[in-house]
Amino acid sequence: MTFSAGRWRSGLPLMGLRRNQCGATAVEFALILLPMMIVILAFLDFGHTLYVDSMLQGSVQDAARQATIGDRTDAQIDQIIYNGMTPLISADKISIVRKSYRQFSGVGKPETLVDDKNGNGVYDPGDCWIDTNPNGTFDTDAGQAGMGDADDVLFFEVTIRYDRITPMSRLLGWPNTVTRQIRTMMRNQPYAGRGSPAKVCG
Ligand SMILES: [Ca+2]
Ligand SMILES: [Ca+2]
Repeated sequence: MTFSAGRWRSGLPLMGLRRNQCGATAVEFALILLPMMIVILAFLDFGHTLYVDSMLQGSVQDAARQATIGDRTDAQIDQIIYNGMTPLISADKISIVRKSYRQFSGVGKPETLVDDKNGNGVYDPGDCWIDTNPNGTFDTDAGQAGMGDADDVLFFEVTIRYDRITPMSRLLGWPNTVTRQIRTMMRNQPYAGRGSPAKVCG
């Protein structure tokens, strides 16, 4: 293919070349746009998660501290968490578990066997145990629902669920619902005396 001097002078081939360059630039931009948007959205998603975690941590710590004083009701303590979190998520997406234990070392542990008649290290009918949560039965978790008594260890577990603010579930297949959980333990103030749990057999 040859071009006459007149066509070169007219600039038509150069205009075509410019159009081609513009098209290539548009394609290149389109190729990097999607990955770039995904990275930006991933950072946005990550930042939102950090922010929610920070708010959750602050709310639970505040609630736990006030719970240890001993003059708040369960509803008042729950409200502290709701006040901190409901600007971000609805209250029905918040789950709060409160338990009390005698000691930090007993959190999540069974009640203590004191008369293990067959010596197998586990509770069997007829064994005796310290009924830490005074309900008359042997429990594999010695925790007692609620905020407990003075000097008890208060255990908090708060779980929240919320939908992502970014479309990462559609872009990268991430779960659309985010679940975050925080646990904390504090000892109640010695605002009153407390009795000793009884030994129970049966
Ligand atoms: Ca036994
Ligand atoms: Ca018990």
